[in-house]
Amino acid sequence: MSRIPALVEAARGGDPRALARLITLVENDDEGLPELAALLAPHTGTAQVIGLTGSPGVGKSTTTNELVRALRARGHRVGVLAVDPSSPFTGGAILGDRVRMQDHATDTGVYIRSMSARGHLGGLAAATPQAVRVLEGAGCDLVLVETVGVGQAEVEVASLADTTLVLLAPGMGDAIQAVKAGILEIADVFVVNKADRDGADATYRDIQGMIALGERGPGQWRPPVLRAVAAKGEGIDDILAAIDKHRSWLESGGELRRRREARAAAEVEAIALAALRERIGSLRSGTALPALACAVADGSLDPYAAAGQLLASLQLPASN
Ligand SMILES: Nc1nc2c(ncn2[C@@H]2O[C@H](COP(=O)(O)OP(=O)(O)OP(=O)(O)O)[C@@H](O)[C@H]2O)c(=O)[nH]1
Ligand SMILES: [Mg+2]
Repeated sequence: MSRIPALVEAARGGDPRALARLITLVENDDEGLPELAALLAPHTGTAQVIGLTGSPGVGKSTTTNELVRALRARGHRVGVLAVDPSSPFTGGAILGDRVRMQDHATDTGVYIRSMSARGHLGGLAAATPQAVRVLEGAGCDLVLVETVGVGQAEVEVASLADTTLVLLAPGMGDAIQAVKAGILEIADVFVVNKADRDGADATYRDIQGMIALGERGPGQWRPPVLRAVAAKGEGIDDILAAIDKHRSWLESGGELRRRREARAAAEVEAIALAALRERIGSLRSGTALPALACAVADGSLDPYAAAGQLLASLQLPASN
């Protein structure tokens, strides 16, 4: 008998170990994930997902820690996922996260977890939304997702979140990097952290200048730029206020629904692609693909026709 229903029940009852085991199932792309997703579905769809992203060391974990404190004070149940997109091993940054977030270690209203997607066929794009669902299903009404890294991983976080915070810090040429990495497009709120350091004003002006250059129609969201000293808990209330304001904007124009549908589409697509990849991979050890390959190598079949035959030979009911 599957152990998953009992784990879901325990996680919903607030058992952190059950929650941890469910997220491990997600990380490992366990064959029970379809069952898990079906059990969680009735309890999902309402949590607010907030992404935090930015270059290594800008203060994402410190800010997350302070946001958790403030959100707990408001009475929310909060989940935190620190996603490590690249490292095949759990890196120092993630261990650091554990240390810094220990403030909340005894609070049962907070669940903090580092996650790697290395075992998941669909990668980060497929694994992270499932982990968010687990946290949501377990009763978190807010989920914060911290991503270490730059570029693609950040874009993936943004597509997952209702509101994406992009953190910058002075003196790292960050503003220019942000533009290069396409971060300007994904940020709903900019935070210039480490505002106690030299150069914070310049970073602030740079990013303001770049936002001013962007074209925005009436009713479109203009990302605010905030200053914070997360290490001292300064500026956290402003960040929360900006998140609230963005949330109201999302709700007023139907954008929340649009984002969530786009997120669901990406999620479904990632699962389907992973299943497809697995099916095609499994054909390598069978006879169909080698036979087609032989024909293509001989010149008796062109590769498009061969690929068409390969796809046609797959029977494609949804499966894990
Ligand atoms: N001076 C100053 N230092 C800060 C501030 N916020 C965080 N730090 C320090 O900056 C360092 C990195 O902070 P983290 O919160 O771990 O940064 P991060 O973005 O999560 O780092 P990674 O997860 O490794 O990418 C730590 O030593 C923090 O104490 C701040 O506002 N001012
Ligand atoms: Mg961190």
